[in-house]
Amino acid sequence: MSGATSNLLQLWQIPSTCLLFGRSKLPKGSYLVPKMIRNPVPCFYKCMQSTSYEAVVHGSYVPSPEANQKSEVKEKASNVPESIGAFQKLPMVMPSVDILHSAMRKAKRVSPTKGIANVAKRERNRGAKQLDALMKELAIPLRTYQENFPNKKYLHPYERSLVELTLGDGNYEEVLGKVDALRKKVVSVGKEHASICAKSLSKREAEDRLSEGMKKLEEIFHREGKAVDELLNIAKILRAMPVVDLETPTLCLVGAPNVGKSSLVRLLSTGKPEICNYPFTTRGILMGHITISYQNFQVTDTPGLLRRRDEDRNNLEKLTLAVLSHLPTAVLYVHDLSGECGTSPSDQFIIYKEMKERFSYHLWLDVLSKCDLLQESPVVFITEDVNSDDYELAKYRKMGPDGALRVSVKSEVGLDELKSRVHELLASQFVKIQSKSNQENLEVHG
Ligand SMILES: Nc1nc2c(ncn2[C@@H]2O[C@H](COP(=O)(O)OP(=O)(O)OP(=O)(O)O)[C@@H](O)[C@H]2O)c(=O)[nH]1
Ligand SMILES: [Mg+2]
Repeated sequence: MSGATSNLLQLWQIPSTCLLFGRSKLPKGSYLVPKMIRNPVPCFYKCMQSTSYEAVVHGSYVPSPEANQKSEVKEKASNVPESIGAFQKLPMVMPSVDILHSAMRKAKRVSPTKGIANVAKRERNRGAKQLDALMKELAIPLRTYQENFPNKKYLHPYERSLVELTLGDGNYEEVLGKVDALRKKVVSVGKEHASICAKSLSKREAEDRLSEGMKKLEEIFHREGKAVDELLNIAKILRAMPVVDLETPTLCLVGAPNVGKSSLVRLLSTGKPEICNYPFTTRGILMGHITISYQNFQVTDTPGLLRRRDEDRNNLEKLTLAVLSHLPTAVLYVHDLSGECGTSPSDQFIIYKEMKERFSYHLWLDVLSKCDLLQESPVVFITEDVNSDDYELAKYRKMGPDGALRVSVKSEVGLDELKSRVHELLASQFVKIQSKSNQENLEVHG
């Protein structure tokens, strides 16, 4: 297979910093805008704006009813559940300093309306227009992000799990919320200062009001623009996640930690996942692509599963469950009965039974890894008084589940058989995907 096998590996991991996102990169509660500052514009200012400042600048950022309708349509359109691939469509986020510098530059170039002879009038017109321009230049990118980062609840369940597990529960929404709060503040403070500037009585006053307003907006953006940088970081993390194609047959390697999953992924594809003799070496989902006989397949390596309740699982284990729960994948379940991996055979048996029961609808292949360390010919002793659970476990300790294939990466035992069984499994997976999509087509077209 190796000759005909091409491989492209993509790995996304949960680095310890990401697992602790809430505590390190995105400290929970930091950069939060105090409530008082968030809504600083008393409503009488709003009335003033519509009479003086907006008349001065010939236009406003207040969305017209038409614009409101458009955004409602957009909101409705984005309610359609997304298929996989939303992360690749995320907008490019500009660093907050770049947004600020570009906005300042553009605003300063705005000239007063032509034909105003009176110096004071011209200056206040210029000031109000520049502040309005600055406010818009700052707010528009933020609105674009708000509109183009999908609402988490409309993501494919697999991608929703990834957002929660890699960024930390609630962080995605929290950061988007902070960006929106910043936008609202920029709009209200910008309008407030443009309005004040528009009422200046002298050239000097208009200049002072302009520079005050610019300084205020700059300060706000400097202080709270971190939310934009957090969003940029989120986009980077999400965009880097491997693209999963739901139409391509996938093989997912599952098992307890340290049982040899990554070693087998290396063997089945030409990818190079990290291999170490300690649990949780694999800290994310690794996606490998293999081609067998001109057919493309996906292989995912997953973090190991421990014997414990779902509530107690770490985010790495939850990632594995997300793959099994939400992706149409065949399972290559790896058992290590050599006593080397750190999870006892009886615990592995319990984890296995739970997974098999939960995900019995997946196509499935069991392997016993590290068979170079196992006894040559397993013998099962059955005594009269043993109950069926003990018998099952005793049998598992010796031979693993029925039909399990014995393999060793070290001594290369069983590898050819494994490759051909994997090929068969993926071919069946292909047929399964095809028949499902044919059925869906039939349902759609009558
Ligand atoms: N003797 C022997 N050791 C093996 C074999 N396969 C893997 N190992 C060793 O087992 C250890 C764990 O292998 P990995 O492939 O990293 O196991 P894993 O299941 O991916 O581990 P996690 O990612 O931590 O869950 C490494 O030290 C490997 O060298 C084998 O066939 N024989
Ligand atoms: Mg691994």
